[in-house]
Amino acid sequence: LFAAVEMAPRDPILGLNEQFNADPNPAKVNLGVGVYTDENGKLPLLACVKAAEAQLVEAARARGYLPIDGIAAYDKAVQGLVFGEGSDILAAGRVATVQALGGTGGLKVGADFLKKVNPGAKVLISDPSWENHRALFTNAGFTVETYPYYDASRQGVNFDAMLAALNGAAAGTIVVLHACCHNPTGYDISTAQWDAVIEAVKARKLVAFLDMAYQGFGDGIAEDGAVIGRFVQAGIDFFVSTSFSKSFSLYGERVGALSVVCENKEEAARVLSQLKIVIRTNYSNPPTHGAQVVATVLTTPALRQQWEQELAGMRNRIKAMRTALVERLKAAGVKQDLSFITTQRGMFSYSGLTKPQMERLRGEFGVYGVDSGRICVAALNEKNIGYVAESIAKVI
Ligand code: PLP
Ligand code: TYF
Repeated sequence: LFAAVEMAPRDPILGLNEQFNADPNPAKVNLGVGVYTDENGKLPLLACVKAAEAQLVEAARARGYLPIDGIAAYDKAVQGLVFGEGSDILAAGRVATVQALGGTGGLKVGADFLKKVNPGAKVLISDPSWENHRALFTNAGFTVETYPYYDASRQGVNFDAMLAALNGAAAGTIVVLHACCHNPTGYDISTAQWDAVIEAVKARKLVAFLDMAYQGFGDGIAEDGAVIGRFVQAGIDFFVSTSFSKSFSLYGERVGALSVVCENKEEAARVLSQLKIVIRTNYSNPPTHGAQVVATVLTTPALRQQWEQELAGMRNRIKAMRTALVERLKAAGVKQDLSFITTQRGMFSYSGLTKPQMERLRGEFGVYGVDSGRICVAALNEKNIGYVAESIAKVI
């Protein structure tokens, strides 16, 4: 049965972790995978999470099956975060939200549902994008192509080309958009540019699928979520996947969601019923713990406030590391202007380094980034940044 099974390629990013772990270099630094580590290089356990977990242990609840769409209080809290508390469309019951296994799970439930309602559509992802976007939509049965996004020569987004691609897309085309903190480049589009994208989506009758894996890592929770409000204002139906992996540092708990904005309440009820079929035929119903923690934090005012502070702490520390990296690179003798690193947002920086340079960084210095030149700025700290800057200076 398995004689003809071929060896599948490793995930280019997660595969780097294995290589990093096997590297005996004591000075090694992992800037590959997108994980936030604190000033001591440790994966944080947020204090709000610890407090919520203490409450949950105290309450010692039995673990029955959850509803197929997850914990109701969790879904409601997600909606408040994504669409804003008191949003009209929430009051009108126009949003179908389901708990999902991380942001990836939200994308997959959405992709499987779309394959039923829009089977012949093409999917467009940004060039470049999170590689799993392509794989996930391909495995859901779609043909995946790209729209232009990153332009190395401008150290930014080639927005005209992006917009032209959207305007040239056939009606029904599914367009995956990074709501904030673009992975891998770190370059987001401006509010005015978002408005032009929304106009194109509406005029061309495209299906927008917003991937929000980093809400709160750009400018703030509400600030990063504002783009969702602009889509709502435009009066179109669209999809939003949410991830709490990064914003709650709950990577392994697999906490996320999918929200689908519908025309009216009755339509949302029908859509929800179909999302539940997708879930039921994949894994029946979601796990309890992570969503219970997130729901507890989001609905307990003191914990919510603590979370917002801790998230701001992560956001501000990353920004400080961006500024420090530019300074340290200059101090290490790099002549070219690398100030673009401070205009990028979120966890990543497209450094502009080439594949051979990234290979040298790994091989000679034990500094691990992705071959594309992507480095995870969120893994820099005062202890490793000097070494990283000097290593980069040497390969430049
Ligand atoms: N979407 C993007 C753009 C990401 O960078 C990630 C990163 O992990 C995900 C989705 C997946 O999130 P999760 O780990 O919650 O599945
Ligand atoms: O881009 C990243 O590094 C994160 C983590 O298949 C990740 O989004 C990377 C690859 C993958 C799943 C998660």
